Amino acid sequence: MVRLELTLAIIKPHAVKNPVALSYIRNEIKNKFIVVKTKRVSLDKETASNFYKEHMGKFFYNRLVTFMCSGSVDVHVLGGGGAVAGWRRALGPTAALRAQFLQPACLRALFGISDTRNVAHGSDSPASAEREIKFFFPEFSFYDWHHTDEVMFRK
Ligand code: DAT
Ligand code: MG
Repeated sequence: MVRLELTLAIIKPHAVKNPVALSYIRNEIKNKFIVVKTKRVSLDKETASNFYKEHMGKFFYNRLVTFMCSGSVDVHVLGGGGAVAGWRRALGPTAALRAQFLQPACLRALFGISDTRNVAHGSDSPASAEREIKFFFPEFSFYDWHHTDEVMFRK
């Protein structure tokens, strides 16, 4: 049985600024997931650094943080069976060129510009998803969603 999961998606600044990319991505999301929460935010350096702190010290860290603060991002909590892997599958491989070679119809192949400007973030495990959802939506109750709210979506 596929586990009902929540995951965090962040549509990165270059994709939010590109109307063709954004509407394609939104359609993909609507077709495949329940959109549980959505907000558009402008990240400051401290927030972006904190969100990506697992990558601190890597050669691309400063570039990534600067890029994530270069425009608004759309943050979504997505729900569905196997949502964590499902959203990462829709994104495809991290590096845009690799994505174009391996999975030409994935979002990163279609709209990725570089290894950093690769369209969107996706949580890499249910545990990361829980941490990342709390990061952006501290008031969000996993218990309520799984035990009450989600029942309404199923009807
Ligand atoms: P993912 O976003 O696929 O989970 P990740 O967690 O390894 O990939 O890296 C986080 C982000 O950092 C990624 O979306 C884009 C950037 N990044 C990763 N590897 C990179 C690289 N080799 N060069 C430039 N940016 C990179
Ligand atoms: Mg990652």
